Amino acid sequence: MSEEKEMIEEEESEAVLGEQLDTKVDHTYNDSDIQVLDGLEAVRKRPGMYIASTSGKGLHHLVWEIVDNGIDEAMAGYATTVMVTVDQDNIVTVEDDGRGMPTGINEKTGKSTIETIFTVLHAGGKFGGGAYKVSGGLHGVGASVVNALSEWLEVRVFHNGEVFFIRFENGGHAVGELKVIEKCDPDKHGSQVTFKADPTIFKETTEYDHDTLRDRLRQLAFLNKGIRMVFRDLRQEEEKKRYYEFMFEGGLKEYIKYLNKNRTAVHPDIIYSEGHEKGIQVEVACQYNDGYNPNIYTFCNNINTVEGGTHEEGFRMALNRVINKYARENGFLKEKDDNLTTDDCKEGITAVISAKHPDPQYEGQTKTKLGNTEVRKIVSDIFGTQLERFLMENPDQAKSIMEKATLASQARMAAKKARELTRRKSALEISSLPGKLSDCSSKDASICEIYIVEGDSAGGSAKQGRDSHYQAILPLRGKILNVEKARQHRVFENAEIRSMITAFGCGFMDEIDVSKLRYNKIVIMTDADVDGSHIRILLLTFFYRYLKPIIEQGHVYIAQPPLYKVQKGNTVRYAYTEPQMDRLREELGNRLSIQRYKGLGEMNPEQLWETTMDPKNRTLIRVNIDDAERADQYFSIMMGEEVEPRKNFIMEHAKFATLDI
Ligand code: 28F
Repeated sequence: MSEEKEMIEEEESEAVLGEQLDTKVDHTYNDSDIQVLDGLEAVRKRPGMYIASTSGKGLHHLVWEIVDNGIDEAMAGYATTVMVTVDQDNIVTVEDDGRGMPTGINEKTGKSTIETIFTVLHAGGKFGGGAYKVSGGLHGVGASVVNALSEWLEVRVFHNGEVFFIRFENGGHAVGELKVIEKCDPDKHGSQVTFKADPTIFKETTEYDHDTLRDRLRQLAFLNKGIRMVFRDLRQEEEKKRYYEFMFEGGLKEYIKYLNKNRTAVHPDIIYSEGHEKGIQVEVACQYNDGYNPNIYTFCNNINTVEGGTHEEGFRMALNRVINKYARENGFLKEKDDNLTTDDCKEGITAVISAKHPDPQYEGQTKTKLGNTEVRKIVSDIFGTQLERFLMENPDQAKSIMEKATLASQARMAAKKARELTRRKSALEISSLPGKLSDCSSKDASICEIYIVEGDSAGGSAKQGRDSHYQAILPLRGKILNVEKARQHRVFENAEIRSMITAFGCGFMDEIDVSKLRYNKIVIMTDADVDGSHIRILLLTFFYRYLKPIIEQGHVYIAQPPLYKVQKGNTVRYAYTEPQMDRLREELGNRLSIQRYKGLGEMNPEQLWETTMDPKNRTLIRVNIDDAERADQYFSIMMGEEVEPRKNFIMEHAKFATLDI
């Protein structure tokens, strides 16, 4: 289908929206039938244009699309609950207890409004009566896209004691018209959508990830206070079925409490503000903890604006303005002192900023940066007023915050010196790379790899076993610094960290330039035990805080050394996981000689090459931290003083990464 035709269709569907006539019954069969099916066919042909992708991410988008509609109905004040159920075969049902979708006929299409919503692109995009769709927006592509990408989809509407029903098959073709199929309790009302994603579209997977669904539904409950989000995962046998109910009257205040649960707050009460202006709703909550990194999450219309934007700018402006004013007026800053910088004011803050905008504009590389300029002042005014008030009314807590920010300021000056030193060095050291580094001979970064190896003995084996043409080895001595617990200047004084920064060659923090990275793959190679996992997390924490783009752009990997070497006669095999070992036992029978590797150091250079470094055999896990909140939870557990939860957590942290061979 040509671009042009698609454009025309969009205009037509906008018209459907504009009129919203549900009353007139007219069953003439017209051209729009064909156009509608063409539209859905276009979605099936190029799904990537409508949803993020046809990988797991796109699959989950289907759910979010329908959930958004339920949330809209709840935010409009008509529904209290949105429930998501995943059944056997990954069949998803989303339902709300709202008014129920209109059951009349749409004049323009001559079909029921419901059939129209589910078959005309964008027809379900907006609610009528001057209200607007505040949920979604970014991926607000409409229910018709979900229908187009489903093997089948069913809609039920409960209204006045009747159940209206329509079913679609094979990518959106209605099987019959909307009709009443049974009676129900006259008090029951709402909409229900059940669908099965089309495996011919979602070739990679049609299996929903439990944690992804649960975490997002919890987040939606935080972002939309008072709405009950229910999640039922019924894919497992009876006793393992999982049920969650999320409802937060306190909204973002409870979100902050949740985010800070593994941290130590420096003041007891959460700073909270909410308000609206010019149809834009704003909610902000924050609290300082004893850490050094800020954790600021921003949302517009429930979408995580990972690139920030005007709402975040407004927050920062207010934070800086109000804290400096209070610090001056109350003697925390002397006349001769410079103002605190915004970074000083942000140290150790956990903040969530949520804006709801009728017409959001998104910018940035991934279209996750809010661009509406009027939002800046609105957030700044609303949050600034409440922050000022909080400080006035809570002098003890204000004191803790002021002391934190002024300390941060002093540390910043020290950090600046240390950073300048590091920078000057890294500029000089192009020719003098760290002594411990065994560099590769190739200068073609696109094929080069650097292995960060725990300990000198494993480093020695790796150095001998590697292909020195493109593989570099950097051994680390002992544990690396926990950057969550150290201020910047300490971080840059750390020898291991300096070695890494110099070896990578791409700079760090705001001055990072990934195009200068000297290796396409940075591979973390540690022992397959608790200590190894710990080191791995410390390294990832450092990358996450100081070199985030190299993670985002997929340059960081985890090597998987084998757990066992199995020998029978002349055959040698390796097992990388326990289930693999079980299978080997079955396959090879008895009289095996089994060696359990306790560390990389037990392998000779040839073995290390063969099992863990040779691209022909090795398994590398690519690290992807696309969910900042989850990454942050990981790291905050690492900050905690409790050893047991940390150990448990480390052992099961595998989900951090996805498999990539
Ligand atoms: C399972 C997900 O989709 N819930 C929905 C409504 C309610 C109305 C509505 C939806 C009218 C013409 C757009 C009812 N009564 N949950 C949902 N609940 N859509 S979707 O109207 C759709 C608009 O096209 C509704 C009065 N006004 C609106």
